[in-house]
Amino acid sequence: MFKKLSYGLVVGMSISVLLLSACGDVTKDAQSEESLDMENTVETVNAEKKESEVIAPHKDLNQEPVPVEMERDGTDVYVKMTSQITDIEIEEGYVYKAWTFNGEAPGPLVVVNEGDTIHFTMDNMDPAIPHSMDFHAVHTAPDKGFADVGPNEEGTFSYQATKPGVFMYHCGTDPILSHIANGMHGVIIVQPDEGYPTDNEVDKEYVVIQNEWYRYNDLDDMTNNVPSQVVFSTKALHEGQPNTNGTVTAVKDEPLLAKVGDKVRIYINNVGPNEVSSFHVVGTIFDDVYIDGNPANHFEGMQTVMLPASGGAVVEFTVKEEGLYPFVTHQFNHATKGAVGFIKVTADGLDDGSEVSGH
Ligand SMILES: [Cu+2]
Repeated sequence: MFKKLSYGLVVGMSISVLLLSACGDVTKDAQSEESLDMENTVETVNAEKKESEVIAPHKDLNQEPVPVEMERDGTDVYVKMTSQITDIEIEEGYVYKAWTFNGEAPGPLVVVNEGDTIHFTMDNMDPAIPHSMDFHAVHTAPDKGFADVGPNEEGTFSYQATKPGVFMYHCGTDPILSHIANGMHGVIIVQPDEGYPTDNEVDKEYVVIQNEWYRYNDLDDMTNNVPSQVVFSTKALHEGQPNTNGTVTAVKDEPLLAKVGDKVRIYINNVGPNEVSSFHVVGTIFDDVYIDGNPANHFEGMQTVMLPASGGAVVEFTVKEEGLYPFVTHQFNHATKGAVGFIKVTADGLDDGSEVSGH
């Protein structure tokens, strides 16, 4: 009940904003009538908000996810990804016809080493729209290295990853906001040549990504309104780890696991596109933080790490007792819209099958 009410209030606030922008003025009478009928209004607006016409070339198109291809030859890494249109269920019963890399949103995790040369090929499976790839981890002239690849075409680009870190990647085709907010974003980790000074202390490591969803392909909503959902996902860094899309329950249904006493490392990135993340793990303090994932940017004893849109970090913390540790963006309007995940800490580090409550 409390959750429903607080969600209603948040949506209610956005209704007022919508009304203000649509009509320019709202009378006090109208406001009080609206608040009397808050629940109904919220449901109606939600229903309207979620109804949207899929653009003609993407109608009935739901391309099966295609696995990312990665091959290494010395320090040359060959990465092949697709751009494709794939349905993603963001919350129960709400399917978004996402513009994706490889059928995932966020896209597949890419991991390379500092100094590697990336030879990136995009296979654009979208029959209608050009797409591109902007890796924040490289230096290149964007009009060449991040150039558009036409529908049903392929393009290859090469550049070097010279700095370590937890970088965002995204489609950079105009209008960029549409491409990112429709799902074309992800994370590339560039592993530092000499590692992190705390490598030997870390017992478990995971990748977590925050992103926002707006009304389907609605550039006006993406530009002027608050997100409909703010979500976390996790990408498998090691075999056997969950690999999810950004949905409101992704890291609740499949919590990250740790053992009592473990030092846990999370590679985190906020791919936005618009909002800041105030990343916090409830019940612990970050012993070590590397802003943007660069070992040179080392902080200690932080409660919350601010991640600008596209910003990343490596955060490390110790879980001292058994239990369920939520992680959130401490901007609680966004946590209320989905941005909560769980770390389940047990005596042996295995999932004890206990219910994850609280969502
Ligand atoms: Cu695109």
